[in-house]
Amino acid sequence: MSEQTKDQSLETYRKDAGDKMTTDDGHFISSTDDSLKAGSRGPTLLEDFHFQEKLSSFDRERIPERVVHARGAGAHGYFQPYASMVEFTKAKFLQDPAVKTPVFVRFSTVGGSRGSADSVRDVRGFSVKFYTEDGNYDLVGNNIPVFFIQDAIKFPDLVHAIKPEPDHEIPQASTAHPSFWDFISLIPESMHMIMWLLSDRTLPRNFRMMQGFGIHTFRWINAQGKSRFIKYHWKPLLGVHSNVFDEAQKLAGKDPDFHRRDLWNSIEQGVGPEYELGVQIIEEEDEFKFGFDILDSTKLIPEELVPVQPIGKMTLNRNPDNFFAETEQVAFRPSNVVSGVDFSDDPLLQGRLSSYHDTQVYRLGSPNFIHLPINRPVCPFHNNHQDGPMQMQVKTSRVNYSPNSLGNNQPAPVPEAEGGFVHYSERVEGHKIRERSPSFADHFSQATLFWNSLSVPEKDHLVGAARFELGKVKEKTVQQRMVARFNEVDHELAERIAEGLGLSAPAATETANHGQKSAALSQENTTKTAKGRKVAILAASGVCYSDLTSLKQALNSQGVDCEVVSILGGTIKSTGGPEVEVQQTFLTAASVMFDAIYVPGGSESLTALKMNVDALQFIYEAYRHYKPIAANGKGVNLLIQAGIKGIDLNSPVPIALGIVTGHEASNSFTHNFLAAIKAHRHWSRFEALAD
Ligand code: HDE
Repeated sequence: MSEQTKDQSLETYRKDAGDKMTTDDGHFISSTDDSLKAGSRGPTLLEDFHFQEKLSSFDRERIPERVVHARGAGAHGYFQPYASMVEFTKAKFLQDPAVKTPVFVRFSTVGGSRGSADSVRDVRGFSVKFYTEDGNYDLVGNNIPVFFIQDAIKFPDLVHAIKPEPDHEIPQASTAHPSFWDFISLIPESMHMIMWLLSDRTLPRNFRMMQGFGIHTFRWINAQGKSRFIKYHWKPLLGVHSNVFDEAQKLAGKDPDFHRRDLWNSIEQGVGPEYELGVQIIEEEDEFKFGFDILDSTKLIPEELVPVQPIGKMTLNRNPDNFFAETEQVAFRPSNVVSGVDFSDDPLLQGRLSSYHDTQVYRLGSPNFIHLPINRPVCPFHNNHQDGPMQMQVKTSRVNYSPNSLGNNQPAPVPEAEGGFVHYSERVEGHKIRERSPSFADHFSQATLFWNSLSVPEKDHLVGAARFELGKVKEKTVQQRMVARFNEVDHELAERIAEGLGLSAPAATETANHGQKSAALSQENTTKTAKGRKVAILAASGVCYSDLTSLKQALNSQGVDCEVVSILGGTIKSTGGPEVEVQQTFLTAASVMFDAIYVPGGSESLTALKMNVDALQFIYEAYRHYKPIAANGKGVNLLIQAGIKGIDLNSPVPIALGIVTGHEASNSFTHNFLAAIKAHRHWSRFEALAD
């Protein structure tokens, strides 16, 4: 199956604007600006069928938004395995490294409505639909490897608590409200997920720099019928990077579409996201060796215990043609698996296997949602499902039942040896019982593991996030109950959060911090590259042309994008070169939209910027958000004027602080700035540069 296949299957449905306007039935329309009236000032006439059709179609433009994950952005691409996984699975799309399987991916936030902002603190959805030769396979995951609850029956309670409170529908897209924390404080199983929720993971810089996880334990089955347990990991090639909270909040106002715009633009520029797919493979006989239950979705398997094996790469390279037809109507279902992939008994996964289909039928209005171009498989599909709203197929057979003799008993079931899906024949026994397995009882060890694994700045951010979220809860009993929960994770953590709330933490518990860490849990240990970052070049009339262009070219050659930000739009005069085009002004852009800033020399330019309060704020904000800043010559004075302390043109600060100064854009200056961009954020800046 080539990469083109999904494109081709969509081709018949693509519709351009057309040259002549018609009704839906194809009648030419002579006017669409005035309704048919009895006299030019008279009442509108019922017989105006064009008016009726236009309005009635408009009235029905909306479908119910997803109850969770309503806000999202999608992209097409392909997946290609590195090598055959035949030893572990018979899934066809994982057999041949030459085969590119088309995919459609939808990223999302969880809590906000469809029109909410992208950058809010929230878990992100990471859903992948593989259009394989053997039918569609949906891997519907998140950017966090664990979940809030252990059993799907609690999902409606969780989501009610996350969503705006029912009386006043406040707040939008935020868990910082009393009912959420009331609920969480009463379900200790959520504590591991809560640690991730309060960490930098819920503030991804963009979708290109975000990890994905299948969360649940799945099964892979090979051709010999051998089953193994599997955990899925998506690792972005650009590393895992986040916003700081102040930046995320400002982005929500300055550019609510920040993440979807970034995804769209990166694909338009030919540098769309790439993720490596990795798996942790667990032999069946090792199921019980971990000290936690691999069926419990509030637990991860530390990479030190089972390494993640890279098995292939996904590249996103084509934007949707139409948001509604594709991104809004795509219907993911964790039950959509191909032969070679199967489920575990994780009670959270088990609940999802029925719920998503139900959701899609409600949201898209009919079981025939599968006929929509974005949902239909690229392989043929035949069965005896019949009729229903919006049936798109014109079935020509007179038989629609099985068995039959009139139609040669077709469509006929397919034997396993020929690819028929056979559920893994797992042996199960037990009493019917509403009970949680005792093996799901430890709610704190991995929360502590996560806390221990964070770097000092990551810990500081987490404490700040907890103080913020709980600070929005006025009920002291809820705050106190949460502090007690944090105390079971780590005493110092509880003390720090309590201090911020004006409370005190209980005494340290007997289950003292076990002291274990896992390096993969900290973002500090992620891939670091300057590629894919965006630099704002602050300039005004009189900017030094060679400073500006030499650095810009050097950055571009390393995959770093640059935009000139100035006081007014159009072009600016330069010294020593031609006019320079301005891409953004201080009105249309803000530092939060960039990863780093550069101030080239040129006295006139610097004087103009010095008088501009927005330019000074731009610089200070980037400084406050720990971003790399570079300046040439007198540009350094502009940084000082903006409020950056401890710098001086003649004595450069250590590279670790991310402030690069120099008389001109020399090779070493460029090299140091690139190193600073690669490091992303410079956490030690404030202590080191304080007066
Ligand atoms: Fe979902 N979830 N979920 N969820 N979920 C939905 O399906 C549900 C869970 C996830 O981009 C809904 O189409 C139940 C875990 C993503 O279109 C709904 C449970 C994980 C998306 C639904 C869970 C997810 C959804 C809402 C408890 C991470 C967006 C609309 C067992 C592994 C898919 C829709 C997209 C969407 C139900 C828990 C991820 C209502 C019952 C755990 C990424 O069907």
